[in-house]
Amino acid sequence: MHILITGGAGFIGSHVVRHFLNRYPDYTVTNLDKLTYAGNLANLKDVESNPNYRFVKGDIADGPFLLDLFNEQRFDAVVHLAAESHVDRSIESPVEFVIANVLGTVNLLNAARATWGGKFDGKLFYHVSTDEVYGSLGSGGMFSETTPYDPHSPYSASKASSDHFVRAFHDTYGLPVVISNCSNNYGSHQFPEKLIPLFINNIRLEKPLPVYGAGLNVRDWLWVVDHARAIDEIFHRGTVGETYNIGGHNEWTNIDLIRLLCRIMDRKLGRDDGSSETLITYVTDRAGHDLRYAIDASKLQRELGWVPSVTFEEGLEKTVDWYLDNQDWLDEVTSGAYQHYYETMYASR
Ligand code: NAD
Ligand code: TDX
Repeated sequence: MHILITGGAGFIGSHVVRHFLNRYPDYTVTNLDKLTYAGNLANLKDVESNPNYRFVKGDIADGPFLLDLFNEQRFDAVVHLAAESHVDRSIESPVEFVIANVLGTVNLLNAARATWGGKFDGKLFYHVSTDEVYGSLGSGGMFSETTPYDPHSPYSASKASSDHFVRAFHDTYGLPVVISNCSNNYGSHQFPEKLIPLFINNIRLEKPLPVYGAGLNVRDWLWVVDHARAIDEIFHRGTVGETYNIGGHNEWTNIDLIRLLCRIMDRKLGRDDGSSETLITYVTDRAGHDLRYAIDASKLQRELGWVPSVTFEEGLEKTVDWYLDNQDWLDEVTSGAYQHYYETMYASR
């Protein structure tokens, strides 16, 4: 089987590429990635010499390029992760999110449909999406697969739109699709603009930890390796046309999570005085900040038997270890353009 994985040089994509190559030695994996600021081939150093792995640099917003690639490579399946993924950046530049996430997804759907030419046997278009399409919860309840879409940020609106196009290609053309909507991921190789790696980096450098608003927003965290395992299960055993929610039943207010992270970092760095917490700085809230996400993943558990493999405390400990063991990775990705991003993002808060 020849699988196209888009966005494989990013955070989750690199884990999915690694998982598929290691678990399925008879599959060929082509990783298509534009290598934006978030895409980094160093994330895949351990697999680059695998004879079943190929990398193609390219932009999913470029329709003709995709048609050529699909015609040439005759992929059997697509696992689509490429996207602009950061909510704060979407607030600054929404159009980029429409181009990558909406146009890019439609171009991929078109290319798959054109190359597979109605012969869909054994083919699959797997679209990786987010729980943010469902909107924001109050203090109770969870998102299920039938929760109506109610996106609030330009990022979640673009992901919601891409999900609708994927379903439209299934319903209109019979394209074999499957969608999963996952909660917040954490783990190694995540770009330090997202909460957990940003705060690990700032604690190590003794820089302020910018907590948005009162820090009471709630996120449901899942270890990225468990997301890759869930994608594997759904890819192989999910029902075509269906949606699966993925999550760890692991809700934390931001401030509780940050305090836990500070305690772990204090221990790892030998800061016996508990000084990491003194870096916490409350800043202006994110515009339109969703209050709470919580995923009901019981369908995935019931139908495919998937459950997370680690507790949050175990996953967070592994994550902190990885960043502290790979400080050169952090230094590399936080040089250059990152400095400008960081200054403009936080200067006005
Ligand atoms: P990321 O930003 O770390 O990686 C995205 C990758 O896509 C990068 O390698 C980037 O170079 C590539 N890319 C961006 N635009 C592209 C384009 N036009 N053409 C080709 N490649 C392009 O993102 P991530 O956190 O790994 O998220 C991956 C996917 O999973 C996204 O679709 C995201 O919406 C979804 N998701 C993320 C989370 C999360 O917590 N991070 C949770 C649920 C779903
Ligand atoms: O500096 C910060 N301070 C802060 O308080 C940052 C970067 C974030 N936050 C808060 C905002 C959120 O409530 O922490 C929470 C998590 O923020 P992010 O890491 O930016 O993630 P989130 O906005 O929840 O979105 C993530 O999960 C769903 C991913 O970025 C998305 O790609 C995914 O779809």
